Amino acid sequence: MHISPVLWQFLQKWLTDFALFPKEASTIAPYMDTLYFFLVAVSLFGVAVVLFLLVFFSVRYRRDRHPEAVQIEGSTLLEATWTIIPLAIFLVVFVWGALLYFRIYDPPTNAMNIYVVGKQWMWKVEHPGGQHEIDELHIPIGRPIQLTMISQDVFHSFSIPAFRVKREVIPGRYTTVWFEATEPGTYHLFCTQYCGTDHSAMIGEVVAMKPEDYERWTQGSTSGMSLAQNGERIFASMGCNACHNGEGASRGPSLADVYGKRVALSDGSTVMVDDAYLRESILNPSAHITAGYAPIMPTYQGQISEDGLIDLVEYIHGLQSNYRVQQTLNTTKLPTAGANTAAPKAPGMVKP
Ligand code: HEC
Ligand SMILES: [Cu+2]
Repeated sequence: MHISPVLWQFLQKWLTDFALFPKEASTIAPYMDTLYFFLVAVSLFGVAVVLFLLVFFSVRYRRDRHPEAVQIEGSTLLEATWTIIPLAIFLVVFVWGALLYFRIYDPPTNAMNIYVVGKQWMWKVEHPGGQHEIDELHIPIGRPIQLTMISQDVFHSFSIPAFRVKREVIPGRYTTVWFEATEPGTYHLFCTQYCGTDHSAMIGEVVAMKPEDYERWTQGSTSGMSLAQNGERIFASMGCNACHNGEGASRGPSLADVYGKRVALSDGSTVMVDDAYLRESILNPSAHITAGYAPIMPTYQGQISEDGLIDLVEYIHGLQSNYRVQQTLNTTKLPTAGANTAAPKAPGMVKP
């Protein structure tokens, strides 16, 4: 039989690449796998016990030895045993899983933040320094990376099997996931939520690099403008600075230094200013009215893309004291990312 060289090559590649499990390439991966193998072992044990009893009883109580069926009354001891032992095992799994869950969903405070926007059918990645990628994610190894993700249309799910992370990407809400890659390499990136015709093509590559290589990559792919600088431009062009200019007499509250703090609302409650709150304040300002201000802010629903909102959020993150909007607008040559003082990087972010 003649096998075409292409098919032969494919077969060979398939055989050499064959793996039952993806590589463990993040700090969390070995912990996830241990729990997973524990679950497999418990299940196998259960299967073995059931199979053994099935065969044993079939032989022991076969018809020629026991022609008459005999009613056997229950045994409390036996019932208690088969209730308590599985319960104990399930509780172990629950506590173990919960501990792991908290670890996975609670990013370290020094994590470097990268934004991801999912849309039919691609992943758009935005680094704080302004680097944009599509269906690719470049990251340094050896430091925690947090992804802040949102969908522009339907539900998607962001998954990197080699890092054992997966998180829903939802329209209208930021979700986060974090990981720390341990080995340089190129890994699969998948959408794991059926999201329409080309769902299966919503895939990409994660490139984990040594820190110095990552540094080189960020320098090589910068667009010259950080997200915060883009945000500053939008802030000015949408006229936000007409009401938010940081001066006492302005019609809107100062946005400098609010990020990560609690603000008082007109209904007497307080709220934490995070990414979600900022986004909501822009799209749906009447949902929370800042104490001491009139509800005059117009809604920007439908006027700013998710990317634009990310830029604004990133701009307000870093807004410390003085707004430099006018200055930036009047400067024909925009300052480079490194020279940008209006929007300092949040702690833990790499300098582009
Ligand atoms: C017509 C004036 C006006 C304009 C224009 C305006 N805002 Fe506002 N903004 C306000 C007022 C007044 C409040 C406080 C009352 C409220 O929460 O609705 C506010 C609240 C906010 C808050 C919540 C701040 C806090 O401390 O709770 C954010 C964030 C915000 N605006 C961002 C923006 C952005 C971004 C733009 C431009 C896309 C913008 N605003 C345009 C008047 C304005
Ligand atoms: Cu998808």
